[in-house]
Amino acid sequence: MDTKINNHLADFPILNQEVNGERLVYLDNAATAQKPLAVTESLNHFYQTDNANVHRGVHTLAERATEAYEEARDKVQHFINAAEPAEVIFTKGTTDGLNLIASTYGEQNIIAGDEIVISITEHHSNLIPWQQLAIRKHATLKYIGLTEDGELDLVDAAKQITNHTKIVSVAHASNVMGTINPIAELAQLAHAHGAIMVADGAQAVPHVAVDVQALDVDFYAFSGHKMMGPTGIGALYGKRELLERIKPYQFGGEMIDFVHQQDSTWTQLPWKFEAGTQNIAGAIGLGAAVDYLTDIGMNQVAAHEQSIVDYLLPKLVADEDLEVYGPHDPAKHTGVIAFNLKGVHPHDVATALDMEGVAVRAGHHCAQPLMAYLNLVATARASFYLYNTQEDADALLAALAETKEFFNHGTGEVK
Ligand code: C6P
Repeated sequence: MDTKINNHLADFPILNQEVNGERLVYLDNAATAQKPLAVTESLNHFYQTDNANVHRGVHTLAERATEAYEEARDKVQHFINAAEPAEVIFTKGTTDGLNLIASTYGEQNIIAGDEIVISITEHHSNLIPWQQLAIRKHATLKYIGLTEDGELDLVDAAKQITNHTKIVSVAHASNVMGTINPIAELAQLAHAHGAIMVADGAQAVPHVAVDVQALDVDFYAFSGHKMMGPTGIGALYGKRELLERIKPYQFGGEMIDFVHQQDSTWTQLPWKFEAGTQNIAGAIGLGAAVDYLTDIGMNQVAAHEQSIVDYLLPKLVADEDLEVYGPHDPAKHTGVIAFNLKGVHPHDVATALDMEGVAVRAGHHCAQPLMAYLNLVATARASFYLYNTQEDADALLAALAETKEFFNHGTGEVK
């Protein structure tokens, strides 16, 4: 266990509690991550010392708030290696960012007969905006399938992406399969056919080093709350040339240049896409989360999570009472592990694990087409983050053993 990471456990007081009489083992990080003191203190500090609206006032608090807000944008820019801060738009989160692209670039560029290509693993947030756009425009929504191993099938991707394709949009990391998708290769394919590449980074940015320029994505959306920032804040990266070209779809305060009675002009990037008072404290909190992750180092975070997966995944895979989804090779698997206990509904599994203090998610994980593709209704899912330990993995294994005992090894009969 890496000591630099171990030293950080004290930063998460929420983890220091008992649930149902047992030590809390929080393994629902793919849904949302816990917040370190540095993040909650940054929010307190802002509200207690600097609170004011941004870009609107000349008084001292307004200047301080504006400086802190724009400093947070710079931090996010460096974190994902965007070329400039103007390419980072603050949003409410991944869902908001993806809807923004569909409602602007999509609305303004897709015409009847065009194709939009996504993968079968997509979260509803990276599916429904494209599906509804396709319906509105009489375009076709196509899906890239999976290999037997549960990875995105690049051979199928090469078939699905054609000269009719205008947009390819795929998750950088799946919230169910525990896979990292080959976004750079998909971007190459998309560009070779004249399409743009969009990536949903919700499950990637918190866990691996992301370089939007190296990936050569045109747009990249992610959420603050999954990377230990506050809820209600996220960011959308877009290449300047594209952001310049598209018209905004939300109108109001601070996104204008001039407003005349019958027409208006828009201000420069990134504020053209930030209509109305933004989640200022959220952005500052996200900046604090970026600092926190940067201080540890994303390669350390990834290596730490990998060490837990290396330890846990083979044990889960070897258990004949369990069905484990996604690649069984730990080297190909992120810290998101979806599984089912044979013969027991995942909601019952999650409830039984909670009785042992272990928090996991159960359900369709907002990926119903994927569930149908895998012939499943739902799964249980354990997802790890930098503050989880091998002891947490052992607690999951012990709680699963108790659960199996309770449900009589998958016969569904309660002992
Ligand atoms: N997945 C999960 O438990 P928002 O809600 O906008 O912050 O993120 C949406 C989203 C988009 N893409 C992927 C790949 C995601 O995993 C999520 C959020 C959570 O899996 C909540 S449903």
